[in-house]
Amino acid sequence: MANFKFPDNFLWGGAIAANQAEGAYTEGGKGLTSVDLLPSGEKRRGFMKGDISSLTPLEGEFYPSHEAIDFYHRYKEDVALFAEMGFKALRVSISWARIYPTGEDVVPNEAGLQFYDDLFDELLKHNIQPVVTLAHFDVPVALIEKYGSWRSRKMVDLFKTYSETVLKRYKDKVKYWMTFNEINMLLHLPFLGAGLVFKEGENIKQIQYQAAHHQLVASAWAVKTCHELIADAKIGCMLAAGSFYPYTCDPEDVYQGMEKDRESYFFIDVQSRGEYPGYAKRFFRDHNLDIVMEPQDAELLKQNTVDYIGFSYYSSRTTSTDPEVQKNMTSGNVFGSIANPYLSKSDWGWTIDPKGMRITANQLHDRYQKPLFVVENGFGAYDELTSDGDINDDYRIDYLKRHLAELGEAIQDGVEILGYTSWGPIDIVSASSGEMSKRYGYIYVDRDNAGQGTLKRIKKKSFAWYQQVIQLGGANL
Ligand code: BGP
Repeated sequence: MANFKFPDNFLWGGAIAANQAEGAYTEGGKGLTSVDLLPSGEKRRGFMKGDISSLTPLEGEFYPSHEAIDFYHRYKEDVALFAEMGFKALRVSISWARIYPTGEDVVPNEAGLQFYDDLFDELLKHNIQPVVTLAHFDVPVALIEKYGSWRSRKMVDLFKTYSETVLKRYKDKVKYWMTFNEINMLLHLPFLGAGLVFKEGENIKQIQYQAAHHQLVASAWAVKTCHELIADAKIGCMLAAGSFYPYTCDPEDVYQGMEKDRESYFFIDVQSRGEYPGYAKRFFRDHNLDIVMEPQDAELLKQNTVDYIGFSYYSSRTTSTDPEVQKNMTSGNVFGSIANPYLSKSDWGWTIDPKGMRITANQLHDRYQKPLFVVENGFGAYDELTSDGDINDDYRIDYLKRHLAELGEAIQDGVEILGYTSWGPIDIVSASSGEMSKRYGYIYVDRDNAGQGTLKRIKKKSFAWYQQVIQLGGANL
């Protein structure tokens, strides 16, 4: 990328989520959330899909979100380290249950509101812009019990109240907002993504797309409220992105790739273009899905589209219609991807495809013609602490460097990118495994998969590397 520099106002930084970092799961009046019921290891996978039998934490079970990395108490120390790296932005999420512990309390919980006030003040003190996601996977458990979470229309009103409360409260501090994290995850990990639990014999697709409609309407309300309350704010959607490649040039494979991309684009088409695309309506007809919509929904969606497209990018995906090829699925991809023979994988089976970053960014740009924001990207890896107390994570530097270089290419292709917040700038709990050993950070946290450790923070080799990337505006990539 010779002679290329990222724009001066580019928002360099990192991204974390409340449930994977904060811990203090019942402190400050916080209510229990869906993610607080996810153990680590084997069981987690079934639970994330909605196969969960109990909505109370089980005695003797270890729940990684309960303490996480204790960001709730240690955020000042962590923010200082982010500032030292030169962060311009930190993406965080607000835990709905810190603000409304049962989801429908008459008065919001002041201790919860104050926590985020303090966090945002701390960030601003260091000239770091908070980029705030309203919902990053956690739903108050009380709402799952009472309404079945997003399967109920009632959630739209409750989310509206919650988002109004926080938009109003933080309007002078937060200028970048996002509605639902990886909204398309609802189709793949419905409990993790939307707090959905299924009973035997239920039509899962019907419930998922009805819940999706409710989230889309709730998202439009948040956009409307944000635009009304904060004139100089931008509010975006958030897609788990990564294009599907056809395994061969057989038109059947190519068509399937397009269809699989549309499964995800569907959400963003509604949030960004303001209406249900024809292919989605056909999908509902073909599958006999009857999505209940209220008469005013269409107008609300149309009038309140997002300002930018936030997305996560970890890997591309590959698809084939050939049953023989389909036998070679990658292990770690919830989107169902075939192994791509041209690409290597991480220890968790995630395909490594830097070029895919450029492809995905260009495709999103071509489709929506709106600014993009890379709000997650990174390399989950096992790190080793040497006897000298160092972590030489050259593999992470290599991954990030190659992805950022391709992002720079996309910018040169004419794609407008607001910023780049890499995932987990400090090690946090992994969403898919619940383990600490899948680390993304520039900062190591001394904590293991069983929750043991001092929680001490240690700079990795990548710390100084990322610091320099930011300092030079990517001119060293
Ligand atoms: C995304 C989520 C994050 C995050 C990331 C990495 O799907 O938005 O919450 O954790 O993936 O995944 P993992 O933690 O499973 O490695």
